[in-house]
Amino acid sequence: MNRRALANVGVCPGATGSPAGTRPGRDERVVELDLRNKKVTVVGLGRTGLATASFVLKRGGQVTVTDSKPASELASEAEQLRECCELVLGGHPQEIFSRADLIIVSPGVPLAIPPLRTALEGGIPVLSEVELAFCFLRGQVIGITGSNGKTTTTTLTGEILSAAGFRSFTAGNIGVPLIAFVDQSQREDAYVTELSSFQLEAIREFRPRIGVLLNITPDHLDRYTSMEEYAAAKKALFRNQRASDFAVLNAEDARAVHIGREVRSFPLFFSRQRRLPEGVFLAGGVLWYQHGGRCLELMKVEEIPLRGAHNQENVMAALAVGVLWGADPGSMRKTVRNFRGVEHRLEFVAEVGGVAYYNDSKATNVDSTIKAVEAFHGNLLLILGGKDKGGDFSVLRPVLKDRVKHLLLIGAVAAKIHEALADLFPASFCSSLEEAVQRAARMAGPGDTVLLAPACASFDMFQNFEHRGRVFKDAVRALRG
Ligand code: UMA
Ligand code: ADP
Repeated sequence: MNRRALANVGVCPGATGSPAGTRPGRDERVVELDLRNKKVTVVGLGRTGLATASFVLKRGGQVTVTDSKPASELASEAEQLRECCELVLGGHPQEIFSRADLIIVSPGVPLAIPPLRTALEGGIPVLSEVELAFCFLRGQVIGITGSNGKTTTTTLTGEILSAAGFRSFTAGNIGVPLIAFVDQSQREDAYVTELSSFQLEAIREFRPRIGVLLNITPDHLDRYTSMEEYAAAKKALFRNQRASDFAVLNAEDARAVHIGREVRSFPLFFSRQRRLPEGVFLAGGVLWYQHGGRCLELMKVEEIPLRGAHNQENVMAALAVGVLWGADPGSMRKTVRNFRGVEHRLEFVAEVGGVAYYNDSKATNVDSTIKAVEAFHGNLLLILGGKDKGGDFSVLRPVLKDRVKHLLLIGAVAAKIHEALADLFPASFCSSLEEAVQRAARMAGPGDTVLLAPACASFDMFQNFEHRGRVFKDAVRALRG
């Protein structure tokens, strides 16, 4: 069945989006929960909490929202809900968990906090917002996870499907909670949903029609007790898939390969390094899709406008989804050629005095920094540091060794990075990101590149990685003045 579905979709050049294959027929899934008069406790009053609370209220539920932050820090969020639900701010009293019929937890809230643990032990359902959304959503979910590359791949996949004429929306960890799309959803829709491990921790029936796993490398080890626990959360993406669903997996990632052996759905791999009998791969400078002995040329790798081998992987994953969804290869190629990437991901900022400046503020873990550095041949002045997420910085040594001229260290974890790397090249401690940019500019010469790829979270010095990226870009622009 799977193979026939695959053969039907987009394999022949020119075959356009017929509804065959992956795209849904009648969706037997929509079994709407009855929320009327249910006591629903929403944990976390961020984007997820706000969207969830208004969703449940609209469906007649009685909502209590709780957040560990005090009211003084949540003024604008609280204002939006004050009239219509109970707000319990500045802590999580057990009582509002124990009396709930249902608890919806925001991704940033660990399931291990005591009131949630007690509720779970007491048999009260604790679900993530994507699970709740899935119960009500019409249309199909394309779920994209991985330690790195989710936002880039989600954005590109959304663009590929839209350009090919499908109704498609990007949702989830990328910024807008999936639940916010339910009311407008239609049966033919594709919800290209970026999923973090956090969002996958509390799912039950959530079932993407296509699940994509880009990679699993160390991240969030301040929340998980081990890599195994973190990988298990990612693997949950495929837990409810059926034989007629698809798993798109990175053939060069050992954990993804292992998961691919265990999925119930049809595993479709992608590889930059070798020909695959089935799947998307790079060979002779061309990206191919091969199935059933037939090979379809998708595009030349040099047509991809983004830097870095990792972005070729993201493109392959997005193309695989496009093929499965029935997108026309010509249209997909055009979309990739025009794709300029996402802000704060290896983003070219400016050239000042022959020195190039790149902003990869979203490189918040060690692997993404490795990929960013690998995208350059050398002559790098690299800005590292921020808030530690439990990463092992010594892993950077082999990649940085011949490419980095000078390290500029910022943030709470600067000393730890210095200890791990500073015998390899000179390093300077900087008290701010602006100072790091100015120092780098003084040291750099024509042909050099100043790269912000900090391998750490931003929260010690900035509101978030976007804020850090903007501060970097402003500091670079100020150099011109
Ligand atoms: N909170 C508690 N109790 C706790 C912990 C947190 O009440 O024990 C409260 C905080 O005080 C805060 C609220 O929870 O007020 C925030 O909830 P949240 O952290 O889940 O944030 P949201 O605004 O709901 O955003 C979440 C995702 N955030 C996280 O996963 C941390 C957003 O991803 C996502 O875009 C949004 O839902 C919509 O789906 C951001 C992110 O940083 C971009 N994701 C991580 C990443 O990409 O690495 C996983
Ligand atoms: P995510 O949403 O998973 O954080 P992004 O697309 O926002 O992914 O990219 C996050 C960081 O990882 C950026 O620094 C980016 O340059 C880098 N990156 C992007 N794609 C990959 C990939 N496939 N493998 C490793 N690193 C990647």
